[in-house]
Amino acid sequence: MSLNLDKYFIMGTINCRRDPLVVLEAALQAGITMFQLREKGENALTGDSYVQFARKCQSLCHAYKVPFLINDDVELALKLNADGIHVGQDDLNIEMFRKRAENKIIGVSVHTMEELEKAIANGADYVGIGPIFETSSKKDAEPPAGVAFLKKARTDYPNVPIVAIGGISPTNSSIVREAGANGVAVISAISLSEDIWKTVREI
Ligand code: TZP
Ligand code: MG
Repeated sequence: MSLNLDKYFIMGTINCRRDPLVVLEAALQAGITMFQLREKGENALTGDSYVQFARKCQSLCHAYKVPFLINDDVELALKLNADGIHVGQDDLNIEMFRKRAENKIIGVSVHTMEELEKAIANGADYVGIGPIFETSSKKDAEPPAGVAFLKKARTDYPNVPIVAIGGISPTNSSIVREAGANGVAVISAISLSEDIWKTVREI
């Protein structure tokens, strides 16, 4: 699966006001380049209904030839043969996952240069940097960091694929792209958009 971080949509059922599968298909039609299922928080699906929902998201992504990644849940990613996984600093044992899934995409959230170096050394395919701006979609998010670290990461690692996250919308996406991000990862800008086609085009 090729890695195109340009328009990276992340979603779980609780992020949507409308049917999440309708939201996902609209985003796919509009041209998102990656999708991550992040089924978290109060009222998130669990057990069989989670697995069934994940399968539905996966087949939609396949129909549009967009990589389907799963947040944190390594076992589910392997069980479904997902295209990859995204993990945070608390979740990861990248080397272990890499051994079990040689060809899968591995993304890692990083907040410091040390975390970035370690992620890449351990075999991450891309890193996520954020929250850049204020976000309401992640309860335990760190305070917004702005683009300073993103810029430094880009300067020190010209070739590392970086996706920026946190409060990104059509009005500020150019700021993070100019700061060096290969792409933007968004939840609410798309999941709550009244006009998903327009939003995806504009980010
Ligand atoms: N990690 C850092 S910020 C964030 C995650 C998962 C949430 C991003 O959501 P939104 O709605 O695009 O700000
Ligand atoms: Mg995590």
